[in-house]
Amino acid sequence: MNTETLDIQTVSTTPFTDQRPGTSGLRKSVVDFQKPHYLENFIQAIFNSLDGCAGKTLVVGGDGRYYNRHAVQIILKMAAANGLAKIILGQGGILSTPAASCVIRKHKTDGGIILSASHNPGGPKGDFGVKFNISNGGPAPEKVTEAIFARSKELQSYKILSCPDIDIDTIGTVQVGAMQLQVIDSVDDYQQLVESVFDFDQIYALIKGGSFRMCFDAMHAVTGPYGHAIFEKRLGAPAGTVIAGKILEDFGGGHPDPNLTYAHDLVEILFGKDAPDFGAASDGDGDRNMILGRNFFVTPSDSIALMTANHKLIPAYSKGIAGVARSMPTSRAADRVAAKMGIKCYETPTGWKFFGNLMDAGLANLCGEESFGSGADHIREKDGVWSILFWLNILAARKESVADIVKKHWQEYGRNYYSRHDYEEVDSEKAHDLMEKLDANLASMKGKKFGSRTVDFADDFSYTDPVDQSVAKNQGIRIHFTDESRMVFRLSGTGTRGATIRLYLESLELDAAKQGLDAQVALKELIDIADEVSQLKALTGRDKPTVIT
Ligand code: G16
Repeated sequence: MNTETLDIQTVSTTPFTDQRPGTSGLRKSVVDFQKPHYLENFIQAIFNSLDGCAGKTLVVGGDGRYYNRHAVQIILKMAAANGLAKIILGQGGILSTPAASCVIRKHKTDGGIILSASHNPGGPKGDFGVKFNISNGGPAPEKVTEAIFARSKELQSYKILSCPDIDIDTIGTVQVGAMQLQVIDSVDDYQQLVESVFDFDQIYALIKGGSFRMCFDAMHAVTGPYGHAIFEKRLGAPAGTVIAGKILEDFGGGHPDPNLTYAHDLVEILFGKDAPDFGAASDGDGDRNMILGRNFFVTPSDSIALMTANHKLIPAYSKGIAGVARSMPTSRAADRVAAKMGIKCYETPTGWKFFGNLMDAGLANLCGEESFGSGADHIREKDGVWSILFWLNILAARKESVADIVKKHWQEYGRNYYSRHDYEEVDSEKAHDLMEKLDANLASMKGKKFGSRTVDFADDFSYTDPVDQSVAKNQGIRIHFTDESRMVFRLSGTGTRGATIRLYLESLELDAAKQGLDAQVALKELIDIADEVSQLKALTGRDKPTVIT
């Protein structure tokens, strides 16, 4: 093709000052993204941060929320204008975040652009987001996101191909200017990968056996097609097993966050009359998961601990794993398993990007976070459907109920009572003031007594990556007590309105007779101490959290 005949436009623009990617990409309201040039600027900043575009291949896909299709058109036209060789696109612009990571790795591309604001609500008044993943399939590490931010601040123009809208729904390969566009099935590559990890025959036998029933809530978000293809079509679950399986641009008006508050339809089914044996949900872009048994909720922190304890039941991990990693605020249940099993356990800051180096170096194979995320080194993102398949594989192998498996686990390793209290949309200044005041008191905390507890140490978590020695400071304030209980205060890096204060609470119970309490009851004293230490209620004017998980 003669590129001189292409209508490539160079559009003058001025930089936006707020395009620094957060915990997981650039996440803003749709209204922000609709500002003239806003999306284009950020995409150009990504392209400018690459070491040249010529000859490069990127994967593009998103969670199907409002603005997804529009953004795909802009990205394709800008990619063609910037000289990329090829884009691999999920059909209709759809790829779950884990599927995008899988496609990047399988097709050995130079990275990918994922369109999602994860579990944040969608629709014209909701949120949108753009994440850049690197060639290992994982979220761009901070040095890359900082480079993108730096490019965004100096942008004078962007390039875009002037052409009619491109067909993104027909599978096959076409030319867009001088660039190749390959539209692929959104599920196929991902399904093949998870079939190589788990014992699908064993899970099929469990589901077809007749006495096991499950329900999967796709929350009208991206995992609908994955759930239909994998749980119903491949694993034989009856039609209707997947609920809210049709992707809707506004997620049906819901908040696609798989937790006890927002996945209420599923919670009602699993805690209702004649409940199925197993329930699961995934979030907007398919990387989060929630696991429920009949009348039973598995905390994400327990889930990663249980996966670690049972990893030998899974074909891909049956020969053993080198290590497990968890984010700092995640409970230390996995640490207890790792210690007993003689494997390494790593503690990283919040953000899946921090697991990438550990997995690439073969140090950690399984990773988990309290924020309903778990995954492994088959890809470099957390993975909702993988997590659900992991649990199905455990259930198929052990033939016990979810509740029995978890309770036996607590008896063996102890129960780490755990809860996160979120104070959302707090005035930003007040939230930062609270963190600064806490920070100022850290040095004098050691040895202080609060109720029955004594402070063992208090600090602002700092992490040195064991692979590349990069340092991440100020990753959350930790107050540890001598009885192995602790509290952590952090400001969320994914909110789009005001600030979200997260308070994480944890205490250890080794006595099996005391392991059956409601977490809020078991953690009551710690909750009170947290308010005393931080003055959270007084400083924010809030009397209770917005969300408790
Ligand atoms: C993202 C990150 C996770 C992180 C979560 C919460 O998840 O990928 O690693 O734990 O945000 O982060 P924060 O506490 O800063 O809000 P997702 O599913 O939103 O991409």
